[in-house]
Amino acid sequence: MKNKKDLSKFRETVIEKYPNKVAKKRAKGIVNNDPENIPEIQANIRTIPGIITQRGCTYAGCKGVVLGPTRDIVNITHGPIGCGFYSWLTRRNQTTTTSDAEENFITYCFSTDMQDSNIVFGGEEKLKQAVREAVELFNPKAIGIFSTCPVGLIGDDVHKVAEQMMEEYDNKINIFGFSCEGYKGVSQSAGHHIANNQLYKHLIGNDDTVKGSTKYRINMLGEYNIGGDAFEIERIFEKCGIELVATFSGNSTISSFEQAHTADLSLVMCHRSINYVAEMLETSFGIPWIKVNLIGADSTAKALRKIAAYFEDEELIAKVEEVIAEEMKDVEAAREAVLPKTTGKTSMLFVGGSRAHHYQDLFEELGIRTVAAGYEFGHRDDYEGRRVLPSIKIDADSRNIEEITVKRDEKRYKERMTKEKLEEIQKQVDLEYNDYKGLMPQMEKGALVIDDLSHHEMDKLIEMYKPDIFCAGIKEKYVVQKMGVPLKQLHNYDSGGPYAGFKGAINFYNDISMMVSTSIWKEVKAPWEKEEMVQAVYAY
Ligand code: CFM
Repeated sequence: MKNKKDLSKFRETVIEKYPNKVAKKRAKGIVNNDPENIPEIQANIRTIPGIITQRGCTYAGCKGVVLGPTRDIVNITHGPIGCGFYSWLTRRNQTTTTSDAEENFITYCFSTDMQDSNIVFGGEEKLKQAVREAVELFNPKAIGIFSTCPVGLIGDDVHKVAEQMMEEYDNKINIFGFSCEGYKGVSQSAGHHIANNQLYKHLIGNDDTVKGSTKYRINMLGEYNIGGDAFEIERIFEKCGIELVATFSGNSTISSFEQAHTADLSLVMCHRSINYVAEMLETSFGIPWIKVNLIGADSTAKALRKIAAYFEDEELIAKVEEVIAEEMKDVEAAREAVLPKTTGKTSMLFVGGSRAHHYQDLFEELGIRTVAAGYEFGHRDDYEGRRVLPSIKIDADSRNIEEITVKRDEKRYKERMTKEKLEEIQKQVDLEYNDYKGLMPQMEKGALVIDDLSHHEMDKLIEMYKPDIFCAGIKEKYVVQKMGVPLKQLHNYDSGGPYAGFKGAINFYNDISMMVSTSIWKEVKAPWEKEEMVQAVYAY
């Protein structure tokens, strides 16, 4: 890694290749960080056509990300077969049933497989047929119908079909649709919002059953059980005696969403995909929310201490400390063993909307500096913190997403704790109640923060600064590796994980130390680097 000064040259070097107008626009999404005086970054705007982005689509954010990990809902993709197929399990969201009687539909891919004739004459009848088939074969508690691009273009009304089908089955099956056509928003982020609105309208608050312990009842928001993360988180909560009512949506079930309003605290992990659900739960039912990060052993310990502080219970406080002390023994031993190999290395992280921040904690624990990071589709508040929310301008793309009015549920609302009390606790332990400070305050001065990184920019980053490890997804993996830099997929963890919690941290330490200490990457040479080849130039 060259000196920090070089990082300031990146923006001008990289935008040089773009036409003027494009260069001007892209420049606003590339900043050198200053944690003392957070600079403004441009985010959540449409990618300029022609630029190769890392982003996915709105349908992916709705069907794949938010509803994908729930095991007992049949998720039907209304559209051409590819949309269903490519959003099927590639994210490695895992689940496990608690008994043989429980349903798990995650291993199936349901699609209406639209053909030319459905595009021309409409696909609603085919969709109804698909619902009937699903009911006949699986008799599920709930069915979700997801709109792909052609559905919006030809005007099939998935909501009407859902209503009709519910009637057909005497309202015994909860059937609802999502207007999550791929083009609907700027990115996956719009899809999260569409999905969460529907969860709120059709599921949350449907069942007042209080399952499990009446003490320390929490919801985990924005955790999706990639590579088994939720299993490790569940293990830790159970060990501490904390009752996990619902996770949105890792390892989740329909009834857990329906009972989420019986919890007394919400933890927000991925702020991007779910912060508005936390707000809805507070407005409707009086459940406060705090920001946590369970990626990183120290961060996990911090999160547990926050929960214990919130419940103000000596027994829980003592139990949490006991668990932390016990778990940290192995964590420390694993960390000590790899530190000589990892200390002083550099990393770059370019992932969706929160991991580019959360994983910096794990890298810090390994003594690895994150010199460049950014989100594919984060918003300004994910970078600069929630304090900038009032200054974010609403544009046509944000208006495209339904805003639902959330009201207090008079029957179920219960004030869990007064604002004064929360502030009092906050003075002793920083709960981050109703707050998220964003990625930038944590990153070092001068570090590069880049929104919606393009392939050209990624090539330049590697060429100019050669990090010891690059974290991104499958679209980047082999390009980066061919440049002689190891790439860790932080979306699906390659074949690794879990990386959350204490045991997850140990897995991560071991995997990363192996990746940064092998010499194999130095041997990677493209054919044209090894032997002379005929040169060619574009003629246009
Ligand atoms: Fe949240 Fe996610 Fe992420 Fe995300 Fe995603 Fe994901 Fe991600 Mo891939 S919900 S924003 S839309 S933490 S699928 S589990 S890894 S881009 S950083």
